Formats: sequence, structure tokens, C-alpha cells
Amino acid sequence: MTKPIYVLNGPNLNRLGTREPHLYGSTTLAEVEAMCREAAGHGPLEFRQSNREYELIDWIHEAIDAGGAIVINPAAFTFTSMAILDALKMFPGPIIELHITNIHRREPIYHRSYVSLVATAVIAGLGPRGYAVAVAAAIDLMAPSS
Ligand code: DHK
Repeated sequence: MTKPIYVLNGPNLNRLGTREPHLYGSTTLAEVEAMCREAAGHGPLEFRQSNREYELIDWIHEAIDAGGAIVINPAAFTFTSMAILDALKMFPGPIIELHITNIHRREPIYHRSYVSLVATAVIAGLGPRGYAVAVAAAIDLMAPSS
């Protein structure tokens, strides 16, 4: 039984589509979810978003016990949350950190990611299509031969 990929989204990403479209585009979170499910070949995938740090941590704990890979866009918690970092340190599988924008081309406050200290890989700047790339990479990384 293939373990699910957990695609976790942090604060304000529920507003994708109308949130600063010059940065994040006009794709909605629901459309991003559909892109992820297509990339997963409709394999097991948990797609969630929360504006609450504790909820993201609870979902990471769920993934520790039941997930095969994590794709996470922690949004603003990327730069502030040691709690999310500590939770991710417990995850035994591949972790792909994802950002719609290229955070390294933005203001300096966006340049230091706690999550990057534990991520297997980082995808930043591909826009919403980055999610599909991340899910495909997660599937490859979960494969026994990888
Ligand atoms: C999304 C956010 O909400 C911001 O806080 C990050 C990230 C960038 C993104 O590019 O997906 O700084």
C-alpha cells in the first residue's frame, strides 16, 4: 500500500487567486490541488491548508506516522517557525520545500528558511506549476530504487 504524499500549505495560501496576483498569479488553491492530484496519477495524496501553525504541526505528526513524503509550502512560517522545523526533523521520508515565488529574489526577510535546514529539496520560483513538479519528484524519491 503506497503511503500518501502530504501536500501542506501555510498561511494566506487559501487566498491564492486574488492574493498579490503579480507575485502568486491567478491560480486558486483548488486549482493547485487539482494539479497535484493529476501529477500524483490520482495516487494517495493529502492536500491541506491552514493559517494555524499548530494545525500544520499536527498534520506533520500525522505524516510521520502515515505519510510517504511531504511537499510543504510553509508560506510565512518558512521564516519564523522552529516548531515546524522541529516537527519536520522527525519525518523519515523525503521533504520538498515549495515556494511559488523565488524567495531568494525577494526582500531579505524572505531569504532565510528554517525549513531548508531539513528539506530534501527546495523548489522556488516556478509559480503554481512548482507543486506538480514537487509531487512528481516526491513520487520518484519514494520509489524503492531511489
Ligand atoms: C508564500 C507566502 O505566503 C510567502 O509568505 C512566502 C511563499 C512566499 C511562496 O512563494 O509560495 O514568502
